[in-house]
Amino acid sequence: MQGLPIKRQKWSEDFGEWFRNVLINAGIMDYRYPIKGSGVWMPYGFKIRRNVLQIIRDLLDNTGHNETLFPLLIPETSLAQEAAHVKSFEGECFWVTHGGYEKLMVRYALRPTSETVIAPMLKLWIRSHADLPMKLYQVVNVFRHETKATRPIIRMREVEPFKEAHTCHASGEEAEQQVQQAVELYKRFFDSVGVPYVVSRRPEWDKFAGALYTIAFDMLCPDGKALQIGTVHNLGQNFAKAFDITYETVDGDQEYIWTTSYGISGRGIAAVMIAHGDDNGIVLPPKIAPIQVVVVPVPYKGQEQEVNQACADVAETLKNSGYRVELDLRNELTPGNKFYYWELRGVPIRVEIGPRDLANGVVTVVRRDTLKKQPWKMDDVVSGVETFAEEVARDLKANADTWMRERVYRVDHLGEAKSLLKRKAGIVEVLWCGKDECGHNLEETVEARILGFPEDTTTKVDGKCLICGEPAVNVVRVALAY
Ligand code: 5CA
Ligand code: ZN
Repeated sequence: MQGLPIKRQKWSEDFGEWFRNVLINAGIMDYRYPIKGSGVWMPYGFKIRRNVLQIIRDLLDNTGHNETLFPLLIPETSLAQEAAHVKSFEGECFWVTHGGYEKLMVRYALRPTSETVIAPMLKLWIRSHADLPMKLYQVVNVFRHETKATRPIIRMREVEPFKEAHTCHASGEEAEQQVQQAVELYKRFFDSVGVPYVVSRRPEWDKFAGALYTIAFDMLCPDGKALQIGTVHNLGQNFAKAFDITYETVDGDQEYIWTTSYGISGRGIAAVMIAHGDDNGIVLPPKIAPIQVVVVPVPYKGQEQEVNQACADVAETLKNSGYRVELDLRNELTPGNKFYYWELRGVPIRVEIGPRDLANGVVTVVRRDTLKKQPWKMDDVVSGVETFAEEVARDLKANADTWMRERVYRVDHLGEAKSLLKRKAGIVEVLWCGKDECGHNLEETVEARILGFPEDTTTKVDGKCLICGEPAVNVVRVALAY
């Protein structure tokens, strides 16, 4: 395959280039398709994608969500039904205008998201309180004519995968509880793959079009910029009213339903690679690694046969214990080349066997994250791999958490906020009175974006708004953002 020039990967110095090169060289996504903003999930990347989606599907399936599949095309008449929604999305839609040579009477949009796809069906499906709550989700591609620079996986025009959940409820309180459950589910997902995040309630001017409010997950990239990796929206009765979706209450009255929606895209997969990358490539948590253990012979002239056989036996033993194992017996590569190859691809555990190991009845186990080598009794290789896999998962999460926590600053002076953001130090928290005007003013002054209020703190703030000096109502997070 025609790869990119292999440069020493610079995770911390040039994260954009690091990410682009890793995607192609590790066989994850090839974004050289002749349409900007579309990409190809390659075999190895597709396996990572499938493992990540499995975690998300399990979380949703186990909490009363049902997977469905709705159409890709939206008649313009449907899209236009909710005013705020159409205003925000119509300029971002790809439009289908013709069927063959024939001009369509009503244009179709390729779904930029699916509230207006699902709503007309909910109107048919929901009759009474007995039909509620209804929690649906689908994993699809959505299309957005993004005007900002596209980035592979992170900002696509064909966004794939796009996991969107849509729920319907009989009351506002229930919808509110669903929002909380969705936040909990996403926390569990990101925790399980060791991606650190902050959860913020977006300011009014940055909420999802048609929502009452939006709660967002943001991670921090190595370049100090925040990346939105998931969002949960309380849609109130906005879509229910726009599409006239009502249900019969216990008392026999007709009421509009309440809805929520929440989504995670391929960015959730990118997040794992970004959070745990280093100069050698990606490092995958064992849970989502397509190959959890690679077994590499380090033969000595004349002893190839025995060493290869021992490797095959160890690989077989590990496979039988349920691990996803690759036995790398390629002749054309040196052991060093193989190490490099699998390190780039993030295989969390490597088992090496050389003649000396063989003589001593041991294997050498190497962790991808620290590259530390340790001998382990060959007869006991399964417990060795188990121990190391647990340690890798635990340490990846712990290190990523520490890295991010060190980059969240609480400051009391505007000048300090400004200088931290100027040097892309991370996320800055300041006090705010809550007025939109001060928010906009703050964004302009520090030349960064407001992520929102911390969603997970209940502590009352004591102090003054950094902009106007009036009593502050909350902490607000500011960061450079993708
Ligand atoms: N209907 C709602 C809930 S699914 C919705 O569309 N929300 S969203 O617009 O916020 O998108 C959900 C998530 O998709 C975002 O949090 C973001 O992480 C991701 N996303 C949005 N646009 C793109 C894009 N162009 N490329 C990759 N991921 C994207
Ligand atoms: Zn203020």
